[in-house]
Amino acid sequence: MYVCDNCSTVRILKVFLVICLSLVLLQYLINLATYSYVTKFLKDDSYGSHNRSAIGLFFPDVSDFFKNLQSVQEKNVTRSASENLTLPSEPANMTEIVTNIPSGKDDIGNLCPLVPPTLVGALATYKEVLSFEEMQKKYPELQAGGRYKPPDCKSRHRVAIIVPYRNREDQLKILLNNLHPVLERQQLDYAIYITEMAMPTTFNRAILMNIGYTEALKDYDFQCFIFHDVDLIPENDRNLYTCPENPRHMSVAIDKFNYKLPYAAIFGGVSALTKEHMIKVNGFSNKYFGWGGEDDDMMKRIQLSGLKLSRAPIELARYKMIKHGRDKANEVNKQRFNLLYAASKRAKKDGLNSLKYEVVKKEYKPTYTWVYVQVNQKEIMKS
Ligand code: UD2
Ligand code: MN
Repeated sequence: MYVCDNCSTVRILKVFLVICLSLVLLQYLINLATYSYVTKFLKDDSYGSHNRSAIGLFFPDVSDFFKNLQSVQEKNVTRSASENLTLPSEPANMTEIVTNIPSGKDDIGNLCPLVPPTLVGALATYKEVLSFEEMQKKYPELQAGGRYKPPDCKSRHRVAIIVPYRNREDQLKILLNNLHPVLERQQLDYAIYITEMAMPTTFNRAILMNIGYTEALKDYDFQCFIFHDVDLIPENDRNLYTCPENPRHMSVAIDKFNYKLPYAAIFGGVSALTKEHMIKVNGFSNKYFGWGGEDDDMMKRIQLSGLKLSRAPIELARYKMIKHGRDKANEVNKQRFNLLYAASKRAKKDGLNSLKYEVVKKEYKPTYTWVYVQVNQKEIMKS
């Protein structure tokens, strides 16, 4: 009896041990397979949001896993990206940043100074949500449409700030209250455009940026376009909202990403392109409905058209991202892998030259120009 008991206990223990070992082995194999799948994506410098998504397919907690892979990502991506891109950021040399003097008809004598004298550098950001009426009182110098020109000199830069927008009113109010004083101190000739997408169409950040660009040009001869997430608040007014020779990524250091680039080829957040750049790359793709992909698609276009990427200096290009979850209306775009793979083929026919939309309302409000539009998702995806 005693011997028999011992026998079965040992047998059970053996079975248990085998099961445990098999489970550990299985786990190891799954990790190995996933890891090589993910690092395969990470090696391609143009697939930033693609990476995030590939990881998300396997791991619900994307951010934690992504953190663990940070070192792999940096090694692999930086190497391949540096073949095509100007990395890392350029030196924080003010004279270099502000040499974009508009040519031709300007009265040189009255041009604003190269380095705006009123800049203060690092900023304490405003977190309070002012009403639009309060804001109008706070910024009486603004003209209708959220327009401004320096009163005492001729600005060197005609800049349209384009903000793709839906259903984030508090964020919009915070952005406007932070952005206007910065842009004024930078002595820009500027206007802020809020391009809003009517429901029920799935949100499409990129088409809204194409629309903002097109509508702004109907109002004024802007030369420089800053595409701006509504939730990013600048922390330093020396990060100039102007356009250099090459397309510039401006939101280099965001608090949410510990003030580091989350991946080397990122172009999302805040970016600056001249009118000439926009024409050369045919604007953004119109086909990215839902979250993600559109910024990486633009990066492909930039590379494709022979332009180089410029990054704002990391010590100046600092932003706070207002906390937000993923909006339901901004569901993840599952098509984006396919779209990205064919990005180069599509670039010539999908963009500014195929842009179709209907302006429902365009209003020149006291602190911004509101462009409210409807687009036909089915038709855009068919073409
Ligand atoms: C990242 C990028 C963003 C874009 C996005 C993928 C950074 C810092 N930002 O932002 O530029 O590439 O990924 O599409 O890398 N929006 C609304 N209402 C909505 C949904 C979006 O107004 O319902 C606008 C708004 O301007 C917002 C932007 O679209 O800031 C980007 O959307 P997000 O903030 O939800 O996405 P996020 O932070 O992952
Ligand atoms: Mn955001």
